[in-house]
Parts: sequence; structure tokens; C-alpha cells
Amino acid sequence: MATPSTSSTRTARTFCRICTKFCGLVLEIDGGRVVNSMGDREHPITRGFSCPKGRAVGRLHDASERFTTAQRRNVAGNLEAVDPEHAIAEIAQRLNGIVAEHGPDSIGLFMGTQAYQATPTIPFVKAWLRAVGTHKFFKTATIDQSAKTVTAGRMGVWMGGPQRFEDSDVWLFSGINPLVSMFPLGGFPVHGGRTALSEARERGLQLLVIDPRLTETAVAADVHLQLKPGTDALLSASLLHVILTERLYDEAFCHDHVVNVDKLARAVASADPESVAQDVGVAAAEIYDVARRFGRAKRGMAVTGTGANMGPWSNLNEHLVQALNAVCGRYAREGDSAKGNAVLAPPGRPRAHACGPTRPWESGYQSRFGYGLIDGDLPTASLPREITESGADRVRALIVIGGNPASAIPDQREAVRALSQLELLVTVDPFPTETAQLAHYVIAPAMLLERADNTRAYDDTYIEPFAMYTPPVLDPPPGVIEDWQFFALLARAMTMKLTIGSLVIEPGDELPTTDALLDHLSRRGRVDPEELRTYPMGHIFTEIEAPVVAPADGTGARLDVMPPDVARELAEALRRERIPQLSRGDALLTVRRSLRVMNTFGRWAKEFDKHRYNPCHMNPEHMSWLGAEDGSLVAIESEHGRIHAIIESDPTVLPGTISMSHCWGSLPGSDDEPSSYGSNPGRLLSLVHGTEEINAMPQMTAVSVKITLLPQ
Ligand SMILES: Nc1nc2c(c(=O)[nH]1)N[C@H]1C(S)=C(S)[C@@H](COP(=O)(O)OP(=O)(O)OC[C@H]3O[C@@H](n4cnc5c(=O)[nH]c(N)nc54)[C@H](O)[C@@H]3O)O[C@H]1N2
Ligand SMILES: Nc1nc2c(c(=O)[nH]1)N[C@H]1C(S)=C(S)[C@@H](COP(=O)(O)OP(=O)(O)OC[C@H]3O[C@@H](n4cnc5c(=O)[nH]c(N)nc54)[C@H](O)[C@@H]3O)O[C@H]1N2
Ligand code: SF4
Ligand SMILES: [Mo]
Repeated sequence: MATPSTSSTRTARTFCRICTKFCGLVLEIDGGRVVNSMGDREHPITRGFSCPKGRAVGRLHDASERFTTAQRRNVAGNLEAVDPEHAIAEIAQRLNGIVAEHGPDSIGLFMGTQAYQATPTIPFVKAWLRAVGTHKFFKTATIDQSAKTVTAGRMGVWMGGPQRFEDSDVWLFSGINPLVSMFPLGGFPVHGGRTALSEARERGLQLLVIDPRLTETAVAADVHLQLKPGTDALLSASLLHVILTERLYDEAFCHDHVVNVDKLARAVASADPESVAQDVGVAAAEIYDVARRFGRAKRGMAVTGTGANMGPWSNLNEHLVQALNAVCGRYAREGDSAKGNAVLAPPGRPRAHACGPTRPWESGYQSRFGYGLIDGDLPTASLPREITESGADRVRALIVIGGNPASAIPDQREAVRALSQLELLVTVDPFPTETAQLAHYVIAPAMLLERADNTRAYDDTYIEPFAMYTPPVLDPPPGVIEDWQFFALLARAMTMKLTIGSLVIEPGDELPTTDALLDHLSRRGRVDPEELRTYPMGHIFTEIEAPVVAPADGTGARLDVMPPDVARELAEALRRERIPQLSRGDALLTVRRSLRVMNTFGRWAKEFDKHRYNPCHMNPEHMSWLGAEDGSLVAIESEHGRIHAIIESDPTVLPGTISMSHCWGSLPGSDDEPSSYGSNPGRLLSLVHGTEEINAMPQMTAVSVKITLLPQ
């Protein structure tokens, strides 16, 4: 064992599941409480790494605010403890009544980030939605990076998968900061962290970063384009302009697999670096430099995160960034090893051909607001209207799982107004979140250390064929249930059958154990679950090889880099429509992540008492124009709302912009004191003005704001 134990303490190994990095942890447990949590140095993948959230995981479990049993709102308006099965029986009765009177589409479900952090949750959520027969499914993706799904639908997808960071000679990160967010979707090997980045640079990888802030990632870059926020679409068009006019693209790949390259070239003809430089706020020479470095390299991709997917023209910008990859042919080709080692998930079958555009939102179900299904879900920005506007299928009841929509949905006032009108609001959450404060019922879930799990959910983010199983390492409080059990028990109480692959759970059936479910969900993987359970720190299954990209199947499908709707958006963006101008306000508000919290999760740990608010990061030069000092109180006002915040000096922030994290504050009206609750910049955003067409994605970064110093 890595740590000495006194007679009353025991040591347990597990992995953290607060974010997607899944760090190995060694815990010291005394009297059923975690008294120490640290990164497990013997963990073969994360090798001792942990962050402040993982080290505070014990505090999160025994925070005094935590719900340890279900709650029901009484006639006086207060939450009171209730047996979970009793609460579920009452909820089921209400839901069945609403379905009988108004049909299944009057029931909604909002799924937040923590639903992704336990392997069985999403399969049960989806099975329950199918059993109810509702289309009113909302995910955080449509207030996050669903531009990626929209782009896949409009351009098509390469079935061989992306190229791998580990064998590339260039990588372009736009609006993503994986050294803080640990966000793996950009292909960066997050488990390796800074070491992976410096090793890659030592072997010659050129790192290109597009970000208005000098981020932890940008510090390591060969070139950092510190653009004016919200001008990404212009910049991406300009990068394409250089690559297409200087013939730095892969003509042979385009001939075989891409259509409308000529239309794309004509569409970006006016986006030469000299013409966009001033709007984008970087020198033309820097744009040429980034385009040439990217285009001349042999392998490596352009990838985006929230910053590039939350500004104006987010769908267009994502399309243009993916067009860079498409015209340069930056995909795994026939004979290449594909990215991702499916160990517990079924192995992929990569093939060297494209699957053409599918545009799923154009066929099938359409909501009364004219939205189709993006990835089986409707845009979250339309959820408040689904509740407040009359209509036969108005959402009357909402189940929330692993999310906090009353804090996370842009235009928080409108979101809260809508959620308050529900006939029934149920949230499954360990904490008295803003959503819980509005809910009729709160179901208290078992938290991460109280659940068995394995690494299946993020199987394909490992470079090595790694998998780990953890048993529960703490006993759950008696009043909690696991998230999947909530849906299983709710289905039973509603007398519905749940179908998860070959597993069918009838209302009268005994529920499986979590271990049995984990085995079922990994049944098409390549390791024996029994064997996996024998490795306390997980195991690298070296005998499992990454799949090799097979030849094309001859269907001839192609990627479309310039469909008519993208061409129209591009023409509008090139006319400078919706491109933020600094002169319109005092500053542009930009998004960022904080290492201390995972969205709203983490605010409850005592470690954060010292710094329990959400600073407004500002460049010292900008502070001096404003006459502000560290700790100054300011009002931040947009066309849609006003918040108070505390200034923090930050030289990494571009002067003229401010950089703030999200999901702080409390309910509007109860939190005018930013030092005790923090400030929620979501109140400065609109759900209507400037949203994207297909996914109703709000503009969440590069928002024009006015900043006023308040009397101290
Ligand atoms: N202004 C602004 N708004 C934003 C963003 C932004 O950048 N700026 N970012 C957006 C993005 S990218 C996202 S993803 C959303 C986040 O939106 P949400 O997903 O709605 O927010 P979270 O705080 O991640 O919600 C997770 C909840 O799960 C709870 N939880 C913790 N453990 C468990 C568990 O084991 N079971 C269950 N059932 N619950 C648990 C936590 O207490 C917390 O309330 O916010 C969006 N909103
Ligand atoms: N510690 C921690 N980790 C998290 C989370 C958290 O809250 N805390 N949240 C999780 C969630 S839900 C998500 S979706 C991921 C997000 O993961 P990331 O997308 O990596 O999020 P950030 O670290 O905020 O990086 C976004 C970057 O975009 C930049 N940016 C802002 N505006 C613009 C712009 O207009 N253009 C460009 N090009 N860049 C811009 C910001 O300066 C910032 O560096 O992180 C996840 N991981
Ligand atoms: S929250 Fe921190 S410790 Fe936990 S998995 Fe993420 S990076 Fe690792
Ligand atoms: Mo997110």
C-alpha cells in the first residue's frame, strides 16, 4: 500500500470521476470518511497526478449541505426528508397522470454533465425516455459544443477516425485549454498532461493555439494567435484562403473524398489575411504563418473547444475548422492505426471512406418551435419556451439528472422563471443546487466513491489499452440510490418495461446489481470483467491492438465542405454581420474553466471557503483604464442583464476582454453579494438574440458588456 495506515484508518484505491480524466486516487478512510485523498503514484496512467477537486473528493462526500435521503417540498414550501421509494411512487403517479391527460411529450428530461460520469446512467436515461415515448430530451451539449454534431451532419464524417496527436507533427487548438479542462475530445492525450505536451514538442510537434487568453496551453505554443474573441469564423476562413490559394491542401484526397472544394475556395476568396487582420486583431503575417505551418505539416489536426463553439457563428466556425482538416486530408488513412483503444467498449471498425451528410434534424420529429433532433435531443435554449408557451405538448414535468439547469442555462432569469412554472420538477442531485431549490422532489444519489464503476465511459481517450474497475470505497448513506436505480425504480412504479440492449427489465423483475450491469455494458469489450476486477490500479492490456483502418467500401460518399446553408452563413459572416466590435461596449466577456470546480459541482467542498466566488479576470492595463484594483467591485451589464463581480488582475487576459467562469451565483434576487455566492455570467446572455439556426446555440462568449466600478 502506498500510504501508511494507523490501526483505525484503511487505505483504498479508486479513480476520481469528477471530470473525464479519471485520475487514480489513494484514499485514507477513517470511520467511513475520507481523511486524505491524493493522486496514486502507482497508477499506470495518471502516475500520481490529481487536481484540487480530486483531493477534495472526501469533503464533497461529507459536506454538511449534502442530501443523504430524498426530499419532498411540503405545503410550507420547504424540503423535507422522505423515503426515496415513497418519493418515486408519488412522482410516478404524477407523471402517469400528466401523460394520460397531455401525452408523453409533456414530460421532459434534462441531462447534465454528471450523467456522463457513471457508466450505467445514460443507458438507463435513454431506456426510460424510450419507454415514456417523449421527444423532450435536452442535454448540456446544445449549450456547449453541439456545433460538432451540426458539422458532422452538414459535412459528413470520415469513418477512419481522426489522426492521432501522438504521431502528428502539427496540432492546432482553438478555444480549448486541455491543461485545465482536461477535455479529451480535442484528441489531446489529457492523461499525459503537461508531460505529453512537452514530449510532443521535443519530438518536433508544432503547437498552434488560437485563444484570446494566454492560456496554460498557449504558453507552450510555437505560435499563439491572441485573436479578438468572437472573430473565429473570419480567422478560419482566412486560414482556408491561404491553404487553398497556396495549394497547401491534399488535392488527391479532395479529388476522391471531398466535394465543393471549388465553392469553398470562391467563398473564402475575400478572406485574405490582409482583409481580416484588423477585425481579428492579429497581424496578417501571423495568419499566413499559422496557415502555412498547418498546411505544410504532414499529419495533425485542427481541434476546437468551448471558446470556438460558443461565439457568434459557432456552427459556421466549426464547419470551417473541420474543412481545414478535410481539405488537408487529416484523417486516419487505410492501414493507419485508428485512434482509441476499445477495451471495454466494442471495438470500432474504421474504414478509409467518408459517410456523407445526414442532417438528422431535417427529418423526423420537429418541435413546435421548428427544431429537429440534433443527436436525439432538442436544443436546450428552447426548453424555457417549451415550458412557458402554451401548446398541446407543453412540457409540464421535468426530470433533471446530473445537471443544474437553473444555473447553467443562459439567461438564468428566464430559465428560472420557466422552471418555476412546472407542475412537477424532480432533480437527482446530492446538493441543494439552484435547481433543487425550485424542485418539488430531490432524489439523493450515491456519490462517486459510493458506486462501483469502470473506465468504459472514456475508454477511447486512453492512448494505451487501459481499463480499470473500482468497487464502492465508501458505504453510501442509507437514503441514497444510484442514478440508474432511480430510472429503474421510476419505470417500475410507472409500470413500464426498460430495454437496454439485450437486457429487459420488466416492472416485476428484481433489479440487477451495479456489477452485473457493468459486466452487461462491457460484454462486447475485449477483456474479461472478472479479470479486470483483480487489478486494483487498473491494467494496460498490451495484447489489445488498436484497430487498423480498412480499405474503403466503395460507396463513394464524400464530405461536403460547402453546402448551401454554410455558404449563406459564410457570406453573412464575411459581411461582418454579428462580428463583435470592441467599440460597442467596454469589453467582451469570454468563457473559461476554473480548476477548482467542475461547473457547479465543487462549490460545496469546504476547501473552497477561502475563495468562494467567481472572479472577473481582467488585464492590469485594462484595470488602470477603469481605475480598478484587485478586489474592486464592478457591475457588468449586457443588453440582456446585469451582474456584480469582483475584479482579479490577470495579465494572461487580452486587454478589452474579461474572462469569467460560469455557473456561480445563486437564484436571481437572492445573491446580490458576489463575494459569498459568486457571480453568474449566464445572466448576461440571451436565449433568443443571436442564437444559431439549427441547434439554437446561444452566444456565450465574446459578449459585449459595459463595466462600471462600484463604490467599495
Ligand atoms: N455562461 C456560461 N454558461 C454555461 C457555460 C459557459 O461556459 N458559460 N458552459 C456550459 C456547459 S459547457 C455546460 S456542460 C453546462 C453545465 O451544465 P450542468 O451539467 O447542468 O451543470 P453541472 O454543474 O455540471 O451539473 C452537475 C450536477 O450534478 C450534481 N452531481 C454530482 N455528483 C452527482 C451524482 O453522482 N449523481 C447525480 N445525479 N448528480 C450529481 C452536481 O451537484 C451538479 O449539480 O453549463 C453551460 N453553461
Ligand atoms: N476544472 C474544470 N474542468 C472542466 C470543467 C470545469 O468547469 N472545470 N468543465 C467541463 C466542461 S462541461 C467542458 S464543456 C469542458 C470545456 O473544455 P475547454 O473547451 O477546454 O474549456 P476552457 O478551459 O474554458 O477553454 C476554452 C478556451 O476558449 C477561450 N476562448 C474564449 N472565447 C473565445 C473565442 O471567442 N474564440 C476562441 N478561439 N477562444 C475563446 C478561453 O480563453 C479558453 O482558454 O471542460 C470540462 N472540464
Ligand atoms: S477532477 Fe481532478 S483529480 Fe478528478 S479526474 Fe479530474 S483532474 Fe483528476
Ligand atoms: Mo460542457
